[in-house]
Amino acid sequence: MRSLMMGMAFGAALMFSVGGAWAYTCPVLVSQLKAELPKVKDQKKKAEAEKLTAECEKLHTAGKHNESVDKCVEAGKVAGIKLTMSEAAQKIYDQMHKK
Ligand SMILES: [Cu+2]
Repeated sequence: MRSLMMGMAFGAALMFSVGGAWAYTCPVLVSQLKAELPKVKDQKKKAEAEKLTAECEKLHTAGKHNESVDKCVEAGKVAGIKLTMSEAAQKIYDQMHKK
């Protein structure tokens, strides 16, 4: 019972912070990319992923978080870097890319 209440409080907190969580996703992804990019051996893929990461940062600064996250995810795919985002952000991402 106690854990259920905690879960509900957590869920509510998530709902309120969802916008913030989303805007915060880009820097999280960018930092993951920047940490992993130097390890990418394929120079061509590395250069491409670096370009996409830079675009991600630019879009984020412009407040275009949807496009920004997409760029980061693309960069991760190109470079074969596994990116992780918060559960809240992942939910929004899945919503956006529902087929
Ligand atoms: Cu952003």
